[in-house]
Amino acid sequence: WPIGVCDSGIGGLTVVKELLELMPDEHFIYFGDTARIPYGDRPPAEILTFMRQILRFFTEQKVKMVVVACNTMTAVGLDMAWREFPFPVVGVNTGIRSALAASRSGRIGVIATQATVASGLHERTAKAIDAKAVVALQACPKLVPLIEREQLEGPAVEAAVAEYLRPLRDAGVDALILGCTHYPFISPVISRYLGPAVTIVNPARETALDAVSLLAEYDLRGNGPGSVRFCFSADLERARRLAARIIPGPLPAFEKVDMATMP
Ligand code: DGN
Repeated sequence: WPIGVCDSGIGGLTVVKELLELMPDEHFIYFGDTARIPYGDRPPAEILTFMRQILRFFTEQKVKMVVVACNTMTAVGLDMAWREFPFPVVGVNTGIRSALAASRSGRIGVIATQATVASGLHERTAKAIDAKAVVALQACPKLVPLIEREQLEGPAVEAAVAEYLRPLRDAGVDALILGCTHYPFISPVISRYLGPAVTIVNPARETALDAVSLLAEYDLRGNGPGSVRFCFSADLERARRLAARIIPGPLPAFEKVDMATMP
């Protein structure tokens, strides 16, 4: 039985890369909602509606577990997913533990979508681990549309990165969490701007490790052969080119799934 992995677009592929490394014997179905991206500036009720449709699609595909590879859906709907669906669900790890471990100043930065920032998830998690932690949050609405358009470097990305990271740099953060699964696609631009004194935390690896633990806990481990299907609601060719940048090996044909017609 497969493991469903979803995002509002191509960002969750950064988590798929880690899942494939850690779980080579599993069958994955990825769904990216490229027809309706971005989710990050939509109201929570609409994000929940889209998420329920995706989880119903995964139910039809008879998944044994779902990895929500999108911080926005994790922040808004992880509780709903556990309450309303019969399979275990892993959300994106906040990365707070790694960031606090890497930080000497106790000041950490988080960049994410507006919906993730508004949810307060990262602040709550940090305070629960260390009451003295200082978390500087920055919503970055321009980044996901640029990345989805394959602009991973160049003046537009550099200008947006500088605009969003300047306040965090000025606030003295020495660890930065990529709080949106799209951002690892532009991490070279981000680390060039911040320089070596700031540790960049990409929570994709921790998220995949969480998935490994949950699979073991529920005794659901597969025994191969491993495979992956890639489904998107629009722009399949572009998604395939972006996937080819980070997923090693030959890629299968990408499939179109029309999520808007799901109940
Ligand atoms: N990749 C999604 C996330 O991690 O929040 C955000 C994409 C979006 O819809 N803006």
